[in-house]
Amino acid sequence: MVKVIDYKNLKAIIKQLDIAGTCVVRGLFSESDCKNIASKMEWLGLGNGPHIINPDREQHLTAQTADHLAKLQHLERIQYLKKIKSVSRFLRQVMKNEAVLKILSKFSKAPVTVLNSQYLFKKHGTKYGNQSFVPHQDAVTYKPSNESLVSCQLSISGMNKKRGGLFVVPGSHKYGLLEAEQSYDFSKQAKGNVKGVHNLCQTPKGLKRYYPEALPGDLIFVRAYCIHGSDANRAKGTDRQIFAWMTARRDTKYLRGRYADPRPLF
Ligand SMILES: O=C(O)CCC(=O)C(=O)O
Repeated sequence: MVKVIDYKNLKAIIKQLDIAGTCVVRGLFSESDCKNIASKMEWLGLGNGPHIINPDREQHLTAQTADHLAKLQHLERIQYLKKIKSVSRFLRQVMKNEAVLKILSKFSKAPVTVLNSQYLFKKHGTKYGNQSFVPHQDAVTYKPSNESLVSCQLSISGMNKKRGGLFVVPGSHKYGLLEAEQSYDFSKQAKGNVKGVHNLCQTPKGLKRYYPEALPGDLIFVRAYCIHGSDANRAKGTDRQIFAWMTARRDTKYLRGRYADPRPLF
């Protein structure tokens, strides 16, 4: 089971990250913070997708909104580029949330920084509403030199098992970095493949998956060796958006190459 813990209860959060490798932190972000974040994304006019990688970086956001940008006239295009700058700056501020950094620095017993981010849209009945992630460990993408990475999954619109639920496998972080099948190529996303995203790993025997019931504003911490994934959104009439980012101890080194290219924000 996944514990829901008030953000002020630092001891309990750290204990849960040690025992389960994951927990839901409540009270750090409000529903209105989430509405604000969602409205900034709406501002970009992307509708209900696609899945955006690194929206906190201007170049990434420009590259991923290129189709939209190309449809605009010259002056509108300039306005749009200004929007991109302001949205990416705003998201960087969210990722630098001091309370989050304080909790995770205490957990890591060292200063932490922020790496890559993503924004996921899963409105029921849309293409991206069907997006699902196979069980995986985030560390497989980064190949970090230590086990200090913790991903922060901010539930923007609420979720549960039926509503695009993120699932986590408590205790799986204790099994180290597992063999993974390179099952998904992000470049295929454009060709319509939104199912079975990420690099599949086997769940160790005896461990179970849980689907946290998250409210808007809940922040789900997931250690980078903790197996997790998600289902499609099957709840009629609902939306399910997440803004997620990765944190890591500042002294972490990464294996470069075909993996994500982590660039610490500070
Ligand atoms: O929120 C989701 O749908 C899954 C996200 C996920 O598993 C990941 O980004 O590693």
